[in-house]
Amino acid sequence: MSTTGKQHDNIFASPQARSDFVFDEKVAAVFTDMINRSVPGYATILSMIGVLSARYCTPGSNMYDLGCSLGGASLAMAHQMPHQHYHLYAIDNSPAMVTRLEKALAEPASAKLPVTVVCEDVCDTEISNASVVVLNFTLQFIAPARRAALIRKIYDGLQPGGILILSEKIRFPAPALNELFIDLYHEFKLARGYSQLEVSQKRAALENVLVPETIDDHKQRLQDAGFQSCDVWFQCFNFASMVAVR
Ligand code: GEK
Repeated sequence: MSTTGKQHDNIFASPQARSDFVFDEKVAAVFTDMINRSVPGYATILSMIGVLSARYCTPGSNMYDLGCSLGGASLAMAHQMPHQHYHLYAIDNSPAMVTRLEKALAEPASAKLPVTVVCEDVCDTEISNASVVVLNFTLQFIAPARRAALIRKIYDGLQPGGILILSEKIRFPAPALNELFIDLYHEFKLARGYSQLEVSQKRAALENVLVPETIDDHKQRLQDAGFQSCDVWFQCFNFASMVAVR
């Protein structure tokens, strides 16, 4: 068993009965490869989350990486911070992910970082004195009916001037454009070595689990929660990242 999550992802390579996607041991073991080959611009997004965090993190404040998986965003944030006067909480409800991140943080290069890993539902996480909150491809997995309360809680826990970075798979209101971007996205995955079978089996497994919304849905929810301004800072096909300022 890999403890690093760097194994090659071939989870959907052979025909299998349809079942809902879960973030279990099998997924955690291949997660780094999976997300790099499945999210266009993932490496750029991580690196820019580090840049945005370094700009907005105020001394003595907390940062939160909600749905941290193996800590891609947490590590980008922590390693790009100009000071150590902050605390970063990395939250995920998958024990397989959290165990691996704890191991990675015990490595000498990261052992002194002010990061605490917590295994819990992000809807239960207490957020306070926050300057930066990150939801990097996590909100899409939260039941739609629970999303507004989570965004409001984040708003309430942010300092004035603090930011939420929200990355999501999105859908488009115009059906033709929606189909075009999904199609281009599937081409992107084929070009990264996934087979048609892998693409279609993964799509079916995510159908009830990952519920994408439009950019306007996200903007409306952020505005309703009280955020002063929000806009898209990155987009490639049906993947986007927004920043919202309290
Ligand atoms: C990255 N942010 O590499 N509570 C806590 N965690 C959750 C919940 C929940 N209710 N629902 C899902 N998760 C990461 C990538 S992956 C995105 C995030 C993807 C967790 C889930 O266990 C998984 O680790 C993560 O959210 C989503 O920057 O796989 O497309």
